[in-house]
Amino acid sequence: MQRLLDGDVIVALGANLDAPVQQLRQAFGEIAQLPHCDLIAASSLYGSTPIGPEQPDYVNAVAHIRSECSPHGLLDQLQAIEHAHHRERKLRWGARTLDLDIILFGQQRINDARLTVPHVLMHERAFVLMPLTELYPDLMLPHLAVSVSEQLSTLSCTGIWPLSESSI
Ligand code: A4P
Ligand code: MG
Repeated sequence: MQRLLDGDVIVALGANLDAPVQQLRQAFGEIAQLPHCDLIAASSLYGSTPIGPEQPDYVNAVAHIRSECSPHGLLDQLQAIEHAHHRERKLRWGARTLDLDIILFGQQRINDARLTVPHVLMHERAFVLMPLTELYPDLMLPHLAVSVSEQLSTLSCTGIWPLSESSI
């Protein structure tokens, strides 16, 4: 099973407002431009049925980055990108132009007022695990000691579909 090294980070991207495909494409470019940060791999884009209140379908993806920042420093950088995309926080799990969540940060376990890593619900979410399985099926989830693909196989994948190039 693969393990993330120090500085290897998985970020989940999600959007369901204001041209979500463009929001994600732009966000990948902005993440790649962050100081002290390299974009190592980007998954394809997936459509997904919303979890939470009634709202438009989402576009989801994941990125593997290598960052020299601390977890909280990286969170600051990702929130600045969300802000530049006019992200508004009105409702928990509500519609958004861009959501950037730190899913895994090396083998670190963090639980404080600003940050929970591994992300608290990642193991229940096919819209995170399916794109991550596309990149790294054998990657170990440090808090569960199972691989990403093993964890995905425990979930229903009916609410998530790959977006073909023609639909993008
Ligand atoms: N925070 C704590 N841990 C983290 C982390 N690992 N990464 C804190 C990023 N932020 C983290 O986040 C609220 C606070 O969480 C931040 O200030 C940060 O300090 P937020 O982005 O303002 O709110 P949120 O995203 O609504 O909260 P949450 O609980 O992260 O929601 P989720 O889990 O991201 O769910 N349905 C589909 N199909 N696809 C989606 O992408 N996303 C959501 C949002 C709901 N339904 C969805 C999707
Ligand atoms: Mg979020």
